[in-house]
Amino acid sequence: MAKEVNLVEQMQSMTIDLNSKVLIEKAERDGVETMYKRKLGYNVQCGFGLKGVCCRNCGMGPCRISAKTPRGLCGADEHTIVARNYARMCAGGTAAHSDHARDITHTMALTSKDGGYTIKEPEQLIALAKSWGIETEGKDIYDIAHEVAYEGLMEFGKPFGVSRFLVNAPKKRQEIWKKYGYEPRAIDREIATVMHSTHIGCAADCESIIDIAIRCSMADGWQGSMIGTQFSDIMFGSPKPVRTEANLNVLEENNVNIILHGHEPTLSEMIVLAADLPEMKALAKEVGADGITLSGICCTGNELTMRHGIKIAGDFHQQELAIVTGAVEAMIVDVQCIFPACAEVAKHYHTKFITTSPKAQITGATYMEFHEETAVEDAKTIVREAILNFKNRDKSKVLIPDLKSEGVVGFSEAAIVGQLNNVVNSQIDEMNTVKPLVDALASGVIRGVVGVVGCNNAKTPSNYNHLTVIKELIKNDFLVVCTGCGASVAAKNGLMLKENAKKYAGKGLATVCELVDIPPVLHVGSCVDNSRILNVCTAVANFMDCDVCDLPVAGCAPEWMSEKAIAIGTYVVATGIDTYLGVMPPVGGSSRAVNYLCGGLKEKLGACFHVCEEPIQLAKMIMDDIEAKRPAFEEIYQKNVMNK
Ligand code: XCC
Ligand code: SF4
Repeated sequence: MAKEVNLVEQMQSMTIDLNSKVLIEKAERDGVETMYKRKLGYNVQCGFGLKGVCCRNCGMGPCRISAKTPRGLCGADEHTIVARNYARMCAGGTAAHSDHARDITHTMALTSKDGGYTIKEPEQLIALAKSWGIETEGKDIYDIAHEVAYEGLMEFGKPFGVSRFLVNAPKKRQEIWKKYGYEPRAIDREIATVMHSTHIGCAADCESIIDIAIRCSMADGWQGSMIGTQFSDIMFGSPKPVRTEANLNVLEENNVNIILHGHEPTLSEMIVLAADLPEMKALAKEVGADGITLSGICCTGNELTMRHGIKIAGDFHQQELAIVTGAVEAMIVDVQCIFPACAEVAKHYHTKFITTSPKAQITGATYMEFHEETAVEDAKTIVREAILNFKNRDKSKVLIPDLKSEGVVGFSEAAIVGQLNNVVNSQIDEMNTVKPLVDALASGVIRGVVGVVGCNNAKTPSNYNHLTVIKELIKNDFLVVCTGCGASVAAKNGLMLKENAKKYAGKGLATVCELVDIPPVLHVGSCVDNSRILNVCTAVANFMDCDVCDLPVAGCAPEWMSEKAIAIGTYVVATGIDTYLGVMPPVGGSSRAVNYLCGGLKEKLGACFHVCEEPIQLAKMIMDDIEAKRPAFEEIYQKNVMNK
């Protein structure tokens, strides 16, 4: 007995989320295995893998670099192997984000006046079309949409030229990219180049392999993610500040609970539409429920909360635990970050675990393929399935934990800039400029802006690094912008409430929050929405006539885990933003890779990676580095803004 108690406590110590702790205990009681249980068996992880010195790129391997075997069979040394593995992570991440963007673009090609998918932001579409040289005068908005979609698809495979979005960057940044060959050509080409160059017997020079990885990651940030975000905004609406709630208590005891998990708004937007139909609400009543509650996990959750205020059920590490509540009729997923374990967990309850994408079928799940062409019908079928499952709920197995937090989310670029403008623009005439943001930064009331983004990683207690870093930053007057699961963590902990600014933020930041009506931590969206952060930084640098690396900003991924996060970190660095990781990536086996990523790149790009696995130290590093940048930044402000 005593031993069992220990086990539960051990698992509970792997998260700081109190709801999760309750459900970890319930899972154990219900005989359900979760990540926290599996983690117990992984106390010692493979040292070769951790250092990135294991190569399986050909059939002669695996080759593992050690003192006894300093080279693989082909002669590849640790530097080559580490760089190749790193590059393949970047390619994997770029492929995931960009394939998501490709689906969004195909969906744009299907938009029509009276179809499932429409154009909600015609002005944004027209602006994009114009910037791409597409004729818009006198044209039907849907014809424009289809042309833009076609051009968007060309970004994936065009034979010539580089990303269309690069021209938005500051001139100095563009020159750097050109000089070092970091301009991404077609997205698919950059991914293919990485796969080719890292094939056995191809590239074997550490730094040049990393350069190829950087160009590939640039295709993620400055091409795929830009398309993903902008096209989604055009079709589904640009986010505006909206109130929401976060954590597993958003599930409702007497409602049909549907959780949307995954990434692409093409599916989730249609589920939202279907669940809102009177016939579905009636059906829910018919089966004895009061109504239907939609909530989200992972980036689908972020997309939905940004655009509709739909509640955030939880983050990456809570996906299994959501099912363990016993109160979920269906978890509907599409692609990315979905634990295959959810299928097994769902078997212990009445929950239907529904996969929808041919790209991500999972053994043991209910597969209901979703097609954009028949989106509304497909979504209705799926929602109906969920509602009808309500009668199978076993009340004795239900435990919805007590905690949730309120928050305001929905800070798209326009919302961030607009919100600041609303209050401060009395002295300026140009609407929609970033001047108020620049002023607040230059005056030092806000010391800097830090993007805290990314996943949960079981190498740290869930949410611990995120929360610690964010709290340290805002306490010291650094404004934090969040995407991905990091944003869910902030929302769950009340950091996205303006009312809490006084409690958690330093005096300067708290004053700004009060004045312009923003929380100290801004929810900027899903991980593809990191493109929004690039856009705001770019706008600020352009306004100040400087480069992005001159700004008092930083990126931080305190608990990154996915290949996508590595690609993101890499393009953020390439954009000139120093990036701080709270978990060491698998590159430690090569001194050359480490020196280049965490040093050499600085000379080329004005930014590089920094790693520290202790979050208070990590926050301190970020703040010290930004403070060191401030004098030069303030000088640029005096020269380029005050004298304008
Ligand atoms: Fe996945 Fe995007 Fe990471 Fe969360 S933050 S665990 S990638 S859902 Ni994007
Ligand atoms: Fe070994 Fe070289 Fe093959 Fe990698 S590519 S598995 S190092 S022989």
